[in-house]
Amino acid sequence: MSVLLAVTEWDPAPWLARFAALAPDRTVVTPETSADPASIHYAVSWRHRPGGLAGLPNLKAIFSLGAGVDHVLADPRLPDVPVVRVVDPELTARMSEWVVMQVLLHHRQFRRYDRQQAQKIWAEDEAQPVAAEVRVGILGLGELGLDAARKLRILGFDVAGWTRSRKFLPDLASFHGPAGLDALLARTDILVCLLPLTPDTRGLLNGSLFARLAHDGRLGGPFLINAGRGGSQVEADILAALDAGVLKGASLDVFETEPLPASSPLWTHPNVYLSPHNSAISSPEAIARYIVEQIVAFERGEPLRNVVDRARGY
Ligand code: NDP
Ligand code: OXD
Repeated sequence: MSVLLAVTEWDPAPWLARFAALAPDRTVVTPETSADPASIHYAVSWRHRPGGLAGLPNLKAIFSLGAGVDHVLADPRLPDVPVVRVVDPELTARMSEWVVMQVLLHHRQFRRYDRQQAQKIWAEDEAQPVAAEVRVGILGLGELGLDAARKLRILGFDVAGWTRSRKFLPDLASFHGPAGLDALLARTDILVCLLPLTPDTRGLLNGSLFARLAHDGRLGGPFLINAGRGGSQVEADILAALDAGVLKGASLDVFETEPLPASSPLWTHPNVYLSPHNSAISSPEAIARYIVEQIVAFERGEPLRNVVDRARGY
């Protein structure tokens, strides 16, 4: 029973070494290896070449090397087998660190102090709002959004979330569905997007949505933070909203095109923090172990965990 490692953009060699160390009894092959297609029972993907998993008659499951699976589901010739995504406490903790850091940077107006430091200006600020006066809205309360929401609550922020299905959370206000979005936006000073990319979420972060954020808050205007997927944001609208003061600032970890082209004005915009899609990397060891453990449990007859619902797209 072989495992096909189908990755583009990443060097397969370190992954092959990890799988070999964790599962020495398996053969791990790449699309370049001339393996018998019938011998391949599992595939591991990071942006595999479309059609690259077709024609494997004994394939039982596809494992994404990331938490997001839009890159897997985008394949029009994807075999009809379960797709498993990464759920990893280390990844979740890192994402919450990044979200909390970005919220605090905007809450404490840190871009102002960056500029002051560059010019050696010693100037205090007018009164600083307390966290309880700042309303954070989180789009997506899944593995990542819920953890970030709870950590922001511990810091005292006034947090609410938005999901596709209705939630009954004892500790968090939540809104759901298209009808709940306006209510969430109207009470949001800092918007955090931790949504998967699906047909429903593509282009959601656009000019019309920014205009519906709260503009009466203690921070003097709303902020956008996106670490979900770049396909959910309209970058031209973000830039226009920043320049018009509809958004006061933004933190972006994901982009419409990655790597972000050098020509993008986002690189140098004075009110934008950006990072190279690394808000929540997980150690390759942890992910490889997670996949190998799932395969071993599956072969013992246990169900696969964290299987994607293809109809929902996440
Ligand atoms: P989950 O599947 O656990 O959660 C997704 C959440 O989004 C759920 O709360 C879901 O609602 C909500 N949602 C999905 N579609 C809609 C919709 N149309 N309207 C309203 N809410 C919606 O995913 P994770 O939390 O694990 O990850 C979220 C995304 O973060 C990933 O898909 C990936 O794109 C991105 N990511 C980015 C990383 C980075 O480094 N930048 C790293 C890891 C992930 P419901 O609860 O009702 O199902
Ligand atoms: C992702 C990941 O899905 O890095 O972006 O896990």
